[in-house]
Order: sequence, then C-alpha cells, then structure tokens
Amino acid sequence: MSPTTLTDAPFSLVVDEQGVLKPATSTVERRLSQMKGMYHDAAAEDQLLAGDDPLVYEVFQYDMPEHVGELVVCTTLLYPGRVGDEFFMTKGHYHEQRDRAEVYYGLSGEGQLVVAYEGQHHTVAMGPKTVAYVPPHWAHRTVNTGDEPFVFLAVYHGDAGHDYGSIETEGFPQRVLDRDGSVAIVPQGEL
Ligand code: S6P
Ligand code: ZN
Repeated sequence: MSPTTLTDAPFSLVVDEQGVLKPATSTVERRLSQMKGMYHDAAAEDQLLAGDDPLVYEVFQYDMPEHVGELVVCTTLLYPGRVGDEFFMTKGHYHEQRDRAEVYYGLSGEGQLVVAYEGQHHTVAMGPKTVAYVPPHWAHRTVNTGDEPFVFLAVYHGDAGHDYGSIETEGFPQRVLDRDGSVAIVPQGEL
C-alpha cells in the first residue's frame, strides 16, 4: 500500500458516558445464541436461550485502512451476567497476523483479561484506568466479573485481522467463574 492511501489528517473521536465510541463506522452486537458452546454449562446456556437470548456485548469501532501503520480504535461494552456460574465474556480471538499486539484501557466496571498461547495462560485484572497489554501471538478474551457493564477501549494495528476459529477449537485453558460471590479463575481441566 502506498503511503498516500494511509490516513493523512488527524481526527478525534468521543467516548460517551456509556462507553459508546462516536462516531463508529462498524458495530458488533453479540448475543448468547452467537456464542453457542462457549460456556461450560450447556444446560444453563439452553435455559437462557429458551428465554430472551441475552445481549452479552457490543463493540463500537472506527474502521481504518488495513495497514500495519494504521491504528484501529474501538470500545467494548461487556454486560454483566452469568451463564450458570460463568461470567459473561467475549468470544476471544487471535489476531490473523499473529504478531500484532493490542492495548486495552479500562473505562468502567471490572473484569479480567484472559490470554493464552501454546499451553501458557495468564489473567490480568482490569478496572477503570487500567492499561492492559496483549502481547503479540496471544489469544485474548475479556470477562465481566462485576455487576455493571465492563467497558474498555482497545487500540490495535489496522492489518491485525481476527481469527476466531483457532481458539474456539483449542478452547481457552482458564475459565472465570462466580464461586459463592467470589471471582475464581479455574483451569479448564478442573471443572
Ligand atoms: C479487537 C479487540 C476487541 C474485541 C472485542 C470483542 O482486536 O480485541 O475490540 O474485538 O472486545 O471481542 P471478540 O473476541 O468477540 O472480538
Ligand atoms: Zn484483539
């Protein structure tokens, strides 16, 4: 891509009180029915799906040219809730270009960033003003561990892309559960 096709003027965006990025040029609305099989308690999932198919999260993004030199900005509003004892979470993904890192900035609410790579895993607690770094190559997902929306801003390379399939097949090695009102990070093998 020639430099002339890169963004060549500054601009600003606004994050409103709720965490909605304005303007946004693309949005995602993720309901539980679009995450089938991702929560460990299938019976609890079925029960919720038989009801109102809850909205789990929304993403508001300002799209940019798909070039490594550009930076995409978006906000995620991850709503409070549980499927059985498992807190609402994002699907999670690798970047298609695996060596593209990402920065998250907590705006409101509380949650955990869960990352995984070749059998290794970590969790990072996030809240307002937390800056969390997703290293290159690591799959990443966020989990809302509170009772209000967990809202964060993300910045990532324009050409990063999203690979949802690989981590969906592998599964994240850790789950974040509500155990008697406390947040428990539980290895998948110990469920
Ligand atoms: C994008 C970044 C976030 C997520 C968003 C939803 O690289 O990591 O904006 O897209 O939190 O998660 P997911 O896994 O459904 O894309
Ligand atoms: Zn990402």
